[in-house]
Amino acid sequence: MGGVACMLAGAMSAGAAEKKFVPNYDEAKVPPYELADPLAPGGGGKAATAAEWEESGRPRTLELFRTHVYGRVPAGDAPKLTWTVAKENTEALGGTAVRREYLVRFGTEGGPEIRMLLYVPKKAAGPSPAFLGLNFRGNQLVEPDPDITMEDGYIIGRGQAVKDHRATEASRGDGATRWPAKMLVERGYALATACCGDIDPDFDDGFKNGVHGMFPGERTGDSWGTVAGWAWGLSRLLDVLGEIEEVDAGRVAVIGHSRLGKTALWAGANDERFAMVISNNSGCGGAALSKRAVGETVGRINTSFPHWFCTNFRRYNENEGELPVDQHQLIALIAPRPVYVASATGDRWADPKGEFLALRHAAPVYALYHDDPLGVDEQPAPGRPAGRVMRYHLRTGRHDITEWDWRHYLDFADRWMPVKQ
Ligand code: GTR
Repeated sequence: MGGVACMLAGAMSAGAAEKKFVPNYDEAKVPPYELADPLAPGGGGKAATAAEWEESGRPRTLELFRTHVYGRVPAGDAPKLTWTVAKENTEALGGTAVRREYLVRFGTEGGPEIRMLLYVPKKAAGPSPAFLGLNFRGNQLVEPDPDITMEDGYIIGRGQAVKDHRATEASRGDGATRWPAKMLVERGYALATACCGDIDPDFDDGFKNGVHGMFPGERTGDSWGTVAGWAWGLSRLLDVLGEIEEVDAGRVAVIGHSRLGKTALWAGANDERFAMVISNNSGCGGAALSKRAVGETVGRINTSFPHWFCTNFRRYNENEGELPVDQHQLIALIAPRPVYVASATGDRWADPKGEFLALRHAAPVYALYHDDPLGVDEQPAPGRPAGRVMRYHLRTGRHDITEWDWRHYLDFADRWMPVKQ
């Protein structure tokens, strides 16, 4: 008896061990895969001109992502957006900027309330171009400024472990290297940010809270997940920026790091008002090709974060080869607007090579609009940004967004959405 029990226990632990996810980082073990021609999404007709792409290729590609990856925003009118200025300081950042907090609400009782923090340069010849991005844990992280309203924020780590980030005085300025407000303002750009949790809290609650809760109704396999909710929220913040006279809403770059990089890409893909899109270390479900299955995979991300994507995406768990779309097509949706994809050498989980390849395989769509849009065939060496209207860099270091990254994003913005002198 003891022997049988022992054997059973042995068999069970072997089974459990088999389930343990072991990421692949070996190029030799990347499964053979075929990528769809981005000009012929879903195997349909191939766009030969920009007009054909816009008429048919782009809407078909959006449909594929809505059906299989991010889910779709419910049809029907969204509750009415309203906002008020909750705070203002006209001598922020050493007197160089105006800082405001906007309280953005939807007409529904008990609906989400987004607190957008905005810095605009005081020295400006006209409305300033801006960067808009969500932050993980509250606006107080941006600057060690005692007047910024503190918010509780929390994000989910791998395996649904909630990392609780209570608003404490000590958290002020904690993310300042990720949000170099002063550097942006000195270079003539405005900065707008809000906590992603204000739009949709980052945990699986069956889509009751956040923006999802404003659209009651039955959920289906292609109902929107949290990434789509955050992306939709970014568009609403762009609506607000469009009403602020110091900001040029025609020159707003949407930016995000990691899960919020996935979000920036999806926001930019849907909303063509974003003039530029920047993906920082966005990885799986962002800029990285899913079919390579290097580092984080579709199965892994859907298990760790079941609320991020639509449930149809789960069909491709350990089955990436069957995906009718891949992430190069997400980047193609941003054409002809400037796009920057950035990776880090220490961020193998996000598959830096797969991020570069997605950019490269989106180039045929950009080529309908621009000559030689990417300008390179091979992944650039660490520390050497390269590209043109499609740009890429591989920073040396860990999964993060740093001032080095930002300096290159600002140089890119200077080229494509410059500050008016
Ligand atoms: C990781 C996740 C990544 C990335 C990252 C983040 O745990 O596996 O896809 O989104 O979180 O957003 O910090």
